[in-house]
Amino acid sequence: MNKFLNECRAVVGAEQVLTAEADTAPYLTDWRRRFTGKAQGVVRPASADEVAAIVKLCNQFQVPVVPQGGNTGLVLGSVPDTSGSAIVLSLTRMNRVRAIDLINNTITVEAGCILQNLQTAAAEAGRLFPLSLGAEGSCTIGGNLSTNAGGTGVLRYGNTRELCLGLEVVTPQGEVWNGLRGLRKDNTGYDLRDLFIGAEGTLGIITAAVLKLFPQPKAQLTALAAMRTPDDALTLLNLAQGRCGAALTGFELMSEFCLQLVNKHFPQMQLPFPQSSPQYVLLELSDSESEEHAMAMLEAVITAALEEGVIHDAVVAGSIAQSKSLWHLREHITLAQAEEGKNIKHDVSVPISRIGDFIRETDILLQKAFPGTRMVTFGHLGDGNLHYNVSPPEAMADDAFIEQQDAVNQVVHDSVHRFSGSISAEHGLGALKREEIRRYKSEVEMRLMETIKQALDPMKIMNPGKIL
Ligand code: FAD
Ligand code: 2HG
Ligand code: ZN
Repeated sequence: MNKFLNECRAVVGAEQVLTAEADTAPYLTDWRRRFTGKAQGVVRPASADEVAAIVKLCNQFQVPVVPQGGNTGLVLGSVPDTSGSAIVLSLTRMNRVRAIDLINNTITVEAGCILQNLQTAAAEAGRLFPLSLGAEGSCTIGGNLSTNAGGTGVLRYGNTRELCLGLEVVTPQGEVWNGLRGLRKDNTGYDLRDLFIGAEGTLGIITAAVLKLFPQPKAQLTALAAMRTPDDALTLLNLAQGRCGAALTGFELMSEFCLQLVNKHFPQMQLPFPQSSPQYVLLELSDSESEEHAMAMLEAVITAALEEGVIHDAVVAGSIAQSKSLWHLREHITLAQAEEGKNIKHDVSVPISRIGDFIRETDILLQKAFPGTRMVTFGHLGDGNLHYNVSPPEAMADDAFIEQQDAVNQVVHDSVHRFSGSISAEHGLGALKREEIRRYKSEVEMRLMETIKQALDPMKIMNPGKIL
């Protein structure tokens, strides 16, 4: 019998240590089904103390630990390698809302709380928790914090980092650090909280967090605008920000091909225009006054954009159902691309003003090197973040295309680098981009990151093979 797993059973209960293949399978393969790892087992603790006790055992038996939330990550961060030496530590049983403070405007939740449940808890308390992404029905707040997730509300509310005031963390030595402070100001030394956010489980395990809440908007309006080029979309962004300021809460770009894919794989989702257009932008306005006020602003933006020839068509959702169906078009791009087959993802950011040039130049370079590749370009234009995804040429087998992944990545990422951008704007590095990042970060930066890792996790048991 495995002594280590037996001791884990004594901590969490025998039924919370999964070892049968049928039980562990969903925890070992990534969301995109690109990689399947192996593990000694999946351990499912129910409290920070149980997490700490398991991590102590991992130290004692030198067992690597892979923290996992909803397993929706896109960079192979949440699954173990193929050695079979690690455990997956699933946080999904730790899903309670611990407290809501309506004066402080904060909510304290456990790491395994599903994002959508957190949004609902905030709404039921009359507040908004603004983090929103396509995987919100299954990703967890612990995973969101560990990847510093972005999503569609960053333009107004910031990344997950900006939404977090305090953390509870189990260190790689198995101690519990209670940093659950709901303070908006706290300059008492190094910011440990920010070190764990975005660390992809390589520095410790987040077990709970204090998060910011916001007033619920009085009105929320959605519109879809059609235009010729990404540069036109940037002009629209400038116009909308100028007229709406902080009321502009979403600004998502989608190319014609993205929506063709959605329509092909989800035929019930239709574009609301009679004719197609090369580019589309989904705009969202959130207003603290009234629906009429929001509508007046939105109509003014659309009228000006039409008059100036920036866009050639637009629809404003007239109901919540219509608004949802516009958002569904956007959110189904990832799913439609997965249905279409294997693809190579690039989650990049460049200065917002340079997005048009980046797309133009990189499209040319890619078509020259890999003729016929199909570009699935969409993303959070208001944040300078593009999902510059590449699907194989129609006639090419998926696997033959994926074999060229390194070469495709190099064309795209070198271009990102020339444009002073980042090769991971929101999904993180995981195991997927761990080698790649060394081409673009300086030796100084890599050494500083390695020094932090060595200081916090000298036994190297926390999510090995990820980031570094
Ligand atoms: P997991 O996938 O389980 O883990 C992600 C990483 O965090 C891993 O390295 C894991 O080890 C670590 N981790 C998880 N929980 C903890 C913890 N408690 N303590 C320490 N480390 C932990 N991402 C965006 O940023 N923006 C988007 O718009 C977006 N849209 C998406 C849409 C779809 C359809 C899908 C499938 C994914 C999308 N993602 C997006 C990616 C993904 O949903 C996010 O990265 C999300 O934050 C991951 O949360 P999770 O709970 O699934 O984490
Ligand atoms: C999104 O913005 C996600 O929808 C997923 O970040 C992006 O599929 C992708 O590449
Ligand atoms: Zn995204």
